[in-house]
Amino acid sequence: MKYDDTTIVLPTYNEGKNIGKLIGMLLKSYPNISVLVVDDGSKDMTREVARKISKLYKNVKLFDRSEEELERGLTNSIVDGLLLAKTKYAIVMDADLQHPAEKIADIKEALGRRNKIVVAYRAEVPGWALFRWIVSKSLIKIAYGVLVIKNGSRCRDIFSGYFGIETAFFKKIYQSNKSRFVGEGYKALFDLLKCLRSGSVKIAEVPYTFHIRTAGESKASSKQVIALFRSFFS
Ligand SMILES: Nc1nc2c(ncn2[C@@H]2O[C@H](COP(=O)(O)OP(=O)(O)OP(=O)(O)O)[C@@H](O)[C@H]2O)c(=O)[nH]1
Ligand SMILES: [Mg+2]
Repeated sequence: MKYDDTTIVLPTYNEGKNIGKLIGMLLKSYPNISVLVVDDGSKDMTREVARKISKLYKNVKLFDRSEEELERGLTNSIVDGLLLAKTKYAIVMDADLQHPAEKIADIKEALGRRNKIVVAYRAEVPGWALFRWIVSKSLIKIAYGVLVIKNGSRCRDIFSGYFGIETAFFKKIYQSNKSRFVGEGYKALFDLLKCLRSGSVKIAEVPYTFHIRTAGESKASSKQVIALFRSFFS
């Protein structure tokens, strides 16, 4: 399968221990894929590593949001990455190795079958702390209810950070719904689903096993829960 029509959008904040390994894996499995690292002023080696690789491979690029003094945030970074992507398809994935790169093939294949969005859903989350599991499940239930009330599109994992999309389609939806995306939030897919009337868009799903982080630190915090509640009302 050809991958030169696909950009992998990698939002990063302090992923110096993971980013080099991940880009290496991507280039090995999908040599002609484009990689766009969207960094928010990491305080570690993330930018240096990404910049170095971008000088060796013309299909790897770094967008340093801090240089442009843009407002920090995961959703802001994902939106920027998708707006900057020049290929027909884009796939958003975490840069901490929790999203298995081998699923890119399945996501791409489903995009090729004219699905506008392909969501990789967490079929298994081995080793999650019980508290985190309960919080996550409860928030997903509330968020699902919000989508029902708003008549938005739904899928199995509305909070997934691993999804593929037709780039032109994203740009069109975003242009007319900018204020509904909560920039500092963590749930860009949820914000997008809100903007799509239920049943109006073909969405495919691909299962994967979500692994616990082995390097670098989680940035998830109560700030993102507050951002999520803002997402419910936007
Ligand atoms: N550009 C940018 N990237 C971010 C920001 N916050 C987190 N990220 C990246 O977004 C991805 C997901 O963040 P994580 O902290 O791993 O969140 P999580 O996967 O929900 O939490 P864990 O399961 O604990 O790892 C990682 O690649 C982070 O480096 C941000 O403010 N800006
Ligand atoms: Mg993570």
